[in-house]
Amino acid sequence: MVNNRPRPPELSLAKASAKLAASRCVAVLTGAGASAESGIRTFRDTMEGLWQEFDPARLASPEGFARDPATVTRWYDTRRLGCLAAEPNPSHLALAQLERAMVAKGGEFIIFTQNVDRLHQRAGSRHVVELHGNILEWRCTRTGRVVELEPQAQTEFPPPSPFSKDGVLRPHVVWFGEELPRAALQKALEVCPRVDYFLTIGTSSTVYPAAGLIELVDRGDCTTVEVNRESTGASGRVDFALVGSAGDIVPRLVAQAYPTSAA
Ligand code: BV8
Repeated sequence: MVNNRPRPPELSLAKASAKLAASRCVAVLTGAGASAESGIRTFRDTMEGLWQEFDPARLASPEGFARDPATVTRWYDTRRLGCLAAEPNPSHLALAQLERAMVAKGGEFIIFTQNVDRLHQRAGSRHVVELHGNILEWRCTRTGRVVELEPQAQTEFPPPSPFSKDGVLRPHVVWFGEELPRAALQKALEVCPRVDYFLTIGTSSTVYPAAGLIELVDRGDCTTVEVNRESTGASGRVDFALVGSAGDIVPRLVAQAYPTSAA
């Protein structure tokens, strides 16, 4: 059911919360907007400082890495340090609370995140599927072996690999044109048919196949909710498009469905 009639935010929030309280299997899709209030720039924000002349989509690609591995790995190391310095925001913490409430009542809960910052895990979420990998781990271009880098700036770009003489380290993320982790896609195909509440937070819904998740759940018996500062390509197809910041709306949505004492 899609209802495009504009609704005052409070009424929509209350209705979306009531559906959340009654749900048995919740899936969440998060994008860069879910981490924006932790101080991590979204992918579409203008690149700042020394990166302003770069196009993120070109840097986040095998071609970009092959063309200029030093610049690409320096950009990623700068972002990695930013993620390490960031803290989970109220939206991350509310999702961790929601997971606990769902588990406590014998329900299912999972987060599919496009973000590479690991803030969901640092907020206490356990059921997290990283669709696009993560920026804290890097892998050897020769052996594929993965290592979590030390929490200080790299000094060589690209970083030498500890696993092979002629390999270097690249971020363990999924670049444009690269396949998503097979296990992540399989998990989505396994869970989505059971989902009765799909919540998408802070994503422009432009990057596929992540943006296609909603098609796996939108069968009419699943409540679909979007939280975003602005409307997106998904806004017209969800049951509730809650316009506002993730750090404000998500805690209210969860608190109304599962008052703190119960979670
Ligand atoms: C692949 C990791 C194929 C790296 C990223 C159809 C099907 C399949 C593929 C395609 C397809 N069409 C096109 C493609 C190709 C491509 C694609 O989707 N291109 C787009 C640009 C059209 N997809 C791929 O290449 C994928 N790979 O399909 O491979 C294949 C198959 C077989 C064999 C080989 C290959 C891989 C895509 C993954 C790329 N990697 N990230 C890194 O992070 O550096 S994508 C990266 O950009 C992010 O992870 C994220 O997913 C994306 C940006 O999207 P968002 O997260 O939504 O962020 P964005 O900035 O766009 O928007 C932020 C939103 O938040 C906004 O709406 C804003 O309003 C809102 N917001 C801001 N602040 C707040 C807020 N909301 C609430 N509160 C706030 N405070």
